[in-house]
Amino acid sequence: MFSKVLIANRGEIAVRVIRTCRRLGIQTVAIYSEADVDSLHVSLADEAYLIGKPRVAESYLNIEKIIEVAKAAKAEAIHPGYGLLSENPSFARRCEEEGIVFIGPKADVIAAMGSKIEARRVMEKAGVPIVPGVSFALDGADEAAKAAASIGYPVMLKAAAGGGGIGMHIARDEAELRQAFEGSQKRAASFFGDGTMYIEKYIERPRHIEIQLLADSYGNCVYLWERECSIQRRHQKVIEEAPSPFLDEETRRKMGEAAVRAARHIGYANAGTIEFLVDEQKNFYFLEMNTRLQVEHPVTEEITGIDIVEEQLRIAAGEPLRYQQEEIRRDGHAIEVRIYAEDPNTFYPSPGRITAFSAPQGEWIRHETAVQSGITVTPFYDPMIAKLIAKGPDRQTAIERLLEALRDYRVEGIKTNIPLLEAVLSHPAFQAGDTTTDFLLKHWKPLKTK
Ligand code: MV4
Repeated sequence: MFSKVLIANRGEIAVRVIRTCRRLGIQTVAIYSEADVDSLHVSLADEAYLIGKPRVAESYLNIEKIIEVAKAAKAEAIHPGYGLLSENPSFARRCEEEGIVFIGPKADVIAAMGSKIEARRVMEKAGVPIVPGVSFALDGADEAAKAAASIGYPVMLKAAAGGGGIGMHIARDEAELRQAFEGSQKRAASFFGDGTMYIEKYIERPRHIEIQLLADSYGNCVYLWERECSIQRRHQKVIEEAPSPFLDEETRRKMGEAAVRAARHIGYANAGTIEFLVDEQKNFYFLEMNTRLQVEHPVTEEITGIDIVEEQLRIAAGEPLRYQQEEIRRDGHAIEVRIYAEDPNTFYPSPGRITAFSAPQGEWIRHETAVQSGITVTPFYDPMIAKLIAKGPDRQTAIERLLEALRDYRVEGIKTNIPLLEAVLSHPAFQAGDTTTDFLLKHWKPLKTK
């Protein structure tokens, strides 16, 4: 195992990674920007280095500066957390070149999964179901129209460099498709520097269900069941849970096995996630692979009893996987809500100084945050200030415990989305497990603020 690890991230996830390192007796190195001088991840780490100005381009995304700090501090490995540099193949490659272990898969695997067209091709070869569509770059609206005619409308136009919904467009007929093509291509080109487009059949009212994987460097791979993340707003997840209220045992097993096939096929090592779209008939289709630790990983930890960060560290250090598939438990139900510093009605960010902050505690409540009373939420970073996770023997109990905890949650000085979270958790459709990706559009009617 490593004796010292640098955490190339901030906020709750940096704190989360530090916690597991400490438990394993690993020294931790934090990096921070001028906006994070008073942050919890800085005070918790054994060492901390100021690396630049608040803007991420001048701090948390500065690859050479981070490598320089890792070498100066003699860190043997870097944990990238999520977001920031976690899925940047150039960063993984620079670590490899400098003899620093990147805690994640190999750079070429990250790069392959970063291209959605390439990922489709690979998954098809691995025998993983993909959405009917094309796995090549469309050279213009004519070719798009030809492909769409054979797929059948409606279709979804997507950017190969995409993910997160940018450059996507639904077309219900040829006129719509032709009209959308150039605009989507231009948006993708300006946003990603790559205007490559492809199309898929549009799946109506899908669920977003993803499989958590752990794979070691010796070809062993297990799945840690699924997470359902259908409650989203503008491609931002808001509530995640495990298990999915929608899946039956057979579909769950088929999805898990397909995800393992995918990982084996690409020589994947470390923790990873295969995202699927699941339609109303429970057909599932590969959507994207996330080659990092995810925000919502705690719900999986709560039902399996496995510390995913610990497994990431062990795998990166060259240890073989400690589990066989039959040993992966699934106990009870866990739900996570993301607490955002935003106005629940306008959804505008709500930065500012937090004057009072406290979360309820309890055996079945887990709170992940780097926020404390007195700190200022700045507009430089993601507005997610905390995650609250509740578990229970069943879904209804987990919902009730989470609602109770949210009622006792105290944040003063800024606005948060807690009223939205309470409304969703108490909604009859949510309680019935009717969780499709259009849930918030359908059910959340923001109050007009005076
Ligand atoms: C789709 C889809 C329906 N059909 N692809 C949204 C984000 C991007 N990663 C993929 N997304 C979608 N792709 C086909 N062929 C619907 C979505 C989608 C969605 C997916 C998961 C979770 C929430 C969503 C909200 C809107 C659209």
